[in-house]
Amino acid sequence: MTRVAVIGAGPSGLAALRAFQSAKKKGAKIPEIVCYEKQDDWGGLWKYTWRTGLDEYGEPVHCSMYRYLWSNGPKECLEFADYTFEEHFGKPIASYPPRAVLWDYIVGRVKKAGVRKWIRFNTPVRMVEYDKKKKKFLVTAHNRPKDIMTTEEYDYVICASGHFSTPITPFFPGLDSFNGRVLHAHDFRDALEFKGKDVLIIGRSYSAEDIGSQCWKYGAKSVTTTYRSRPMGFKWPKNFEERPLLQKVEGKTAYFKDGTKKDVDAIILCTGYQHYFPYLPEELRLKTHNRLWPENLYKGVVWQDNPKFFYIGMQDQYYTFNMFDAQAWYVRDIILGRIKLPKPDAMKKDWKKWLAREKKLAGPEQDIKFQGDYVKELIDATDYPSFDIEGVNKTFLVWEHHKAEDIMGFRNNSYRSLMTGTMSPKHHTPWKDALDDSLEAYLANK
Ligand code: FAD
Ligand code: NA7
Repeated sequence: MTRVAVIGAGPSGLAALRAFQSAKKKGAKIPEIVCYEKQDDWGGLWKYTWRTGLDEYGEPVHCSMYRYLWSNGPKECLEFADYTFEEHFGKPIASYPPRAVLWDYIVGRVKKAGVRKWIRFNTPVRMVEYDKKKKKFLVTAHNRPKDIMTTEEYDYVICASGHFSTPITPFFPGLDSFNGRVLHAHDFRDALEFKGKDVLIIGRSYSAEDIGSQCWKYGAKSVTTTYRSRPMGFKWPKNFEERPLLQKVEGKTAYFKDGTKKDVDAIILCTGYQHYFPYLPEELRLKTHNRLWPENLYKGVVWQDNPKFFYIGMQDQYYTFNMFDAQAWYVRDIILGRIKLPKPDAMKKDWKKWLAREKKLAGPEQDIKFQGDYVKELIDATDYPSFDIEGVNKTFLVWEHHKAEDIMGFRNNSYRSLMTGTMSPKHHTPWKDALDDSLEAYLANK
């Protein structure tokens, strides 16, 4: 029997499981699927843990999420086309759910699909090799509770282990003698730790914006963000400011590129993440920075040098859950023989074309349209339910506009579902006043 290994049970890996289960439900004969998951439960980054550093088995903690995290984009842009928010919650809900609500939604679909039995939890993959003679992959994984390593043969491997977990940690002179706390966003858990403190944030992207906003919301005395390339440029509240890049730290004093300085209590590196695959050999290992079109991937998923090896979710992300679905359905159909791969030269030509377009993109509006076009191309090739990608693109643009208008208030807006046509209700409490991020508090009718 054909065997497929899926590495990771986050949204991307779960999309793969759901894709195969949906084909099976429609009567197709599917391969045996084994999903290896390092954590003790599913949901990937959305599965919160208080732990930082190493977990109870000594494995690097995967979670980069933190308490009080609310979706940073409208849920209408990430909605599954085959499982809507309304189906899951039994009623329309507001547009920027906290983490626990999104985790519940992700998990709801795969519970319904009944695919948990395919997952081996607490089992990190340690090594993948390709046996050229047998034309099989050898996957070695470590069952941590039993402390047993096993190696099994597979015909295909889908790598879905995520790329927002292993931090990029630049050094700035004086950091090692800074008289305060220094951490990376990956280890940030609770903004209350920084209440009453002067916080310095390094970076200008999503983590910098959101962790800065969290610290502000939960009572930091001041928030200063420092950028390498350009400021975020939002209309920040009074005690929130942007400065050019940090140059050095002396004691508690941070010195910036424009010659200014400021005393700070804590420094949070919001400097992004590495694509890090310690279990992959050289010939299968994706090497890229965080971008919309990583190289060597035909249709963004098929590994050019070995087209029986796939990656899901390796792109920088505007689109998330429904893009992972589009990718998973596409990969599934290659494995099921429904989609024929072209010759290697033609595959290369195809992804180089996307790469050339990606390199010319000038700003978020074009980025969003680019990723939307990509998702559409994949969806058109499979039986994944088609949806209004133009509508999603437009919702993203309105979201950008809402952020520019009011960075601490954009989450108070609501949008129309592109899947059901229902307008989402306004949330009962403005984001800045909603301190309880539990599922119960979010879903409560007030
Ligand atoms: P992950 O969620 O990272 O899941 C990968 C899985 O692989 C994990 O369960 C991990 O344990 C497992 N794994 C890793 N290594 C191994 C191994 N060797 N063996 C076995 N298993 C392994 N997206 C949004 O749409 N909205 C948001 O608001 C949003 N906020 C975010 C906030 C933060 C702080 C971060 C970091 C990301 C956010 N994202 C958001 C983007 C996020 O990347 C996606 O939503 C999604 O989690 C990606 O899914 P994934 O399955 O590709 O990766
Ligand atoms: P991103 O989006 O990859 O951004 C990384 C940021 O880190 C970006 O602003 C970079 O600056 C900055 N960076 C990286 N290295 C440095 C150095 N050496 N000095 C200064 N600044 C640096 O990662 P995020 O964590 O913000 O977001 C990842 C995901 O988490 C995202 O999908 C969200 O949904 C949540 P640059 O802009 O290149 O000047």
